[in-house]
Amino acid sequence: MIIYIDGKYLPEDQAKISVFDHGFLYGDGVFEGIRAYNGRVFRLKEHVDRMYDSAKTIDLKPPISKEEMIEVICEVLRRNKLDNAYIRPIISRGHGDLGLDPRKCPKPSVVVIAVTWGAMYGDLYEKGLKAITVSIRRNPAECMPPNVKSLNYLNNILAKIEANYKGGDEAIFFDTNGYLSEGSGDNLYVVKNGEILTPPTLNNLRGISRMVLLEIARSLGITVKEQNLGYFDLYTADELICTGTAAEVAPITWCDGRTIGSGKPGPITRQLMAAFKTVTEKEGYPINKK
Ligand code: PXG
Repeated sequence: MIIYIDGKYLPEDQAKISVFDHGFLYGDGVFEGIRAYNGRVFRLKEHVDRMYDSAKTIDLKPPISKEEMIEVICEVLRRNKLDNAYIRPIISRGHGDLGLDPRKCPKPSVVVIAVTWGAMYGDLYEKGLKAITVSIRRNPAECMPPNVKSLNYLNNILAKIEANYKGGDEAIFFDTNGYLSEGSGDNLYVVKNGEILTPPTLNNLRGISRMVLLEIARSLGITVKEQNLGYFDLYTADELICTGTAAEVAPITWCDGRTIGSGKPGPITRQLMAAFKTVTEKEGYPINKK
């Protein structure tokens, strides 16, 4: 496996980051999760834009331009001969000292890893996922905006741990006001009376798959409403859906002991899963442009 790290393409055993990197010491940095399908990188520009917006929010100045980042991502895929992959670019604050102050970190580090990747949830795309609403709340926007895809994912990991202990395939977060937020690594949708309802993105990540799902739904003539939702909406949904780069479009058929809708992936979910697959197979930034 060849990994990009600060200007070099190195084998995995040589791709090393300092223990003084503030990404390691404090989770001070940002990342992305991107997929390539059939030799094309899906929504590459959108992911890179979001990464640079995450960096801007934490006052982290990437040492390479967005155009260079795009080129590095494609080069990592080429060097690893990957046509279908999960790509993980990371920008960390870089090497500093044991103090918090980011001014001690003169140069941010950039790492790009790419691995092969299959269907994350296996047979659950047919069966549906079990979701658990967790007691831990999503970081409020006034503390750490969920829009920043930061290297500090402890809020999400705590949610995942709680779901694991309670026998869920995925965790569902509410925010500190009791509004539906998102999953530990995906956005959420309620289907009710033929319409798709999803929380506005102040309390969750502006998912690229979310953007794609809403585009697809509108193009299919399905009404989409972005509105605050509560656990009533969750339990009484006709269908529940989650989306993410890793998860793609997945049905949730059980939540906290309640069967959702028929208990099987519903017709709108199935329609969206199929349409999403078509889009990912057709679109994307070609890895071998040159
Ligand atoms: N919300 C959060 C908190 C996420 O981390 C999404 C939504 C979906 O966003 P995209 O842009 O991918 O549609 C994510 C996705 C995992 C995993 O293992 C998921 C993510 C990152 C790392 C791991 O499921 N991010």
